[in-house]
Amino acid sequence: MLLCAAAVLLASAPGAEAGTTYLVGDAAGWTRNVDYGQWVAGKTFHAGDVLVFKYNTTYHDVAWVSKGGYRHCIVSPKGRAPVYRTGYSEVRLPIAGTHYFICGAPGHCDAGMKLAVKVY
Ligand SMILES: *[C@@H]1O[C@H](CO)[C@@H](O)[C@H](O)[C@H]1NC(C)=O
Ligand SMILES: [Cu+2]
Repeated sequence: MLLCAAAVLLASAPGAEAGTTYLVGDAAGWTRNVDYGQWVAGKTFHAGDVLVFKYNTTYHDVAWVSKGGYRHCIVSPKGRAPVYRTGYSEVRLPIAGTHYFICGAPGHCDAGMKLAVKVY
């Protein structure tokens, strides 16, 4: 009886549907000299999927920025964009729409260390 109730709870819990986890850049991770436009090509992301950024904190971070921040390579909105610095950052894509990530280290985004993910 208890098991039964637990099973029902699990099945009906919001977010019980497992999302897919993606290692950004695959083996290369989150670093310079990776074409993240090519990495996203052919992948279909859904709300609830998780992006894992693996990077060396000596050089890199991950900033979840606005569209303008992505285009102009600035951490924007200033002071409100989440910035991750742990070296292993799991980011759950919350809702449909395009989500933008850049490295905040000077020059890295301009050199292509930026990622736009369209979420369905
Ligand atoms: C990060 O880079 C530094 C400097 O090149 C290096 O000493 C360190 O081992 C690297 N850390 C990781 C986790 O790769
Ligand atoms: Cu960087």
